[in-house]
Amino acid sequence: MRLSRYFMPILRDDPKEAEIVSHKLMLRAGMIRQEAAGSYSWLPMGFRVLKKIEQIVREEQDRAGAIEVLMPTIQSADLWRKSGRYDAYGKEMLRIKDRGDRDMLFGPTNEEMITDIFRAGVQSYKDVPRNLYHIQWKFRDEVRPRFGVMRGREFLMKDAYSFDLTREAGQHSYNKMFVSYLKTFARMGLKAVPMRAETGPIGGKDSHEFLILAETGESEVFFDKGFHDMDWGAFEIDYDNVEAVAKVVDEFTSKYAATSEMHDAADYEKRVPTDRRVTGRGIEVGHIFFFGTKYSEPLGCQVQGPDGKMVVLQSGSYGIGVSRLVGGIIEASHDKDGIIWPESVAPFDIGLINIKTGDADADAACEKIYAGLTAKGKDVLYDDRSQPGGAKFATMDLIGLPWQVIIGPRGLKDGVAEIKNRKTGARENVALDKVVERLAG
Ligand code: 5CA
Repeated sequence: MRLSRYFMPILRDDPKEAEIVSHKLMLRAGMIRQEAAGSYSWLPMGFRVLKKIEQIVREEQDRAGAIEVLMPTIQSADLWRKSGRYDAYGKEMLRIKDRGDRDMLFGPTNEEMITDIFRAGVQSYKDVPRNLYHIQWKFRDEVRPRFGVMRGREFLMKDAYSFDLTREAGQHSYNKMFVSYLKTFARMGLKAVPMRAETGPIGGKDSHEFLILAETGESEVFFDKGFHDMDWGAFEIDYDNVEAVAKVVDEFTSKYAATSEMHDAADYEKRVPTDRRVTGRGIEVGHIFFFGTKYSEPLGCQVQGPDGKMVVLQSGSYGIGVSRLVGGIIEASHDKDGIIWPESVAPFDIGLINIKTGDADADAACEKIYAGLTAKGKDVLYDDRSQPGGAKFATMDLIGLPWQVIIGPRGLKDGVAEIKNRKTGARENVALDKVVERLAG
């Protein structure tokens, strides 16, 4: 992509409305634009990151055996009346009437709808276990939308829903999602610590939140420093191996970690030696629930068991804040100059800076490298605008692409380009005809 033809409305100064660094940087880098309180348009740069995160989430859900569907954003109130949540959900639910005066709502979550879909589509115990998920926009009329996409009103969530015959089988479904979350977040360069959690309006018996650590996190957290030394996702796992999956869950739940709501000071002091106690703040990027028959029962979601008797199915739901993660990753990975994207979610792989646009040799060298890298499947953002070099460097650091290739008259005299790693700041000179091989070899 040539920057001269792109749409990336960069802001020079910090926007006043933004309180935390990710919100500031997302606005400055032209990733999002606020449309109403807690509601954002995703501009090209932001949209690319959102799609990359979504794809990682999708791949890891699929790997763990979940099956993708897509449910509508607008739901009928009927099912919510059956589950008893239509009144219970309160003001957070955006209620709408259609032209026939029927009660509708913009879905804040999908337990009711998916349970009804599943009920209508299954008959016998042979049809379970199943886990269905979708990646869809939600609306919650939050009391205090803030911090940009971190606490929005309209936000993108991945929500998965498992259906099992027994409590034990349901536990395995829960454990599979637990492990897949570790892997999902690790692929984005994040350590998301699982912590036992309150179940809130979703309800249920068992629940874990996954929190990444950041000073600006909304929750206060207490945990064992030993978490830092765990294997965060590089491990191989066979999701059908019940014991192996449970073992990973055991390892991660055996260490103390709790948000302030669940914190038990006495237990903490008993289980964690003083020098290993860490208090910090965290951002909740995922939340999983096991709620048994809470929705299956009122919605009649049951199958015929092996003995012919009807069995009400056991369920859980598993959420990931896809749009929140865009801000969360920035909170975890930035410096004074801007964003530092992990390669897996970067909007482009490489930024190509032409220090002297209009200079025939610089233009030719850039065109050649741009074509070479693109042919190798790399996404390159080529700054071909007529702007001073300094401004181009600042922009490239701000938007945080993992690699920069810098080409100007001085290097060209020696036949080299400069390659800079955004994260480490390391620079190296590479012969012009070796640049493509170096970055896409
Ligand atoms: N149905 C369940 C699980 S599928 C559910 O809705 N869980 S949740 O309420 O915990 O939300 C799941 C995830 O969505 C959260 O962990 C969080 O990362 C994200 N999320 C929740 N509310 C917001 C919000 N207002 N803005 C951005 N992301 C949010």
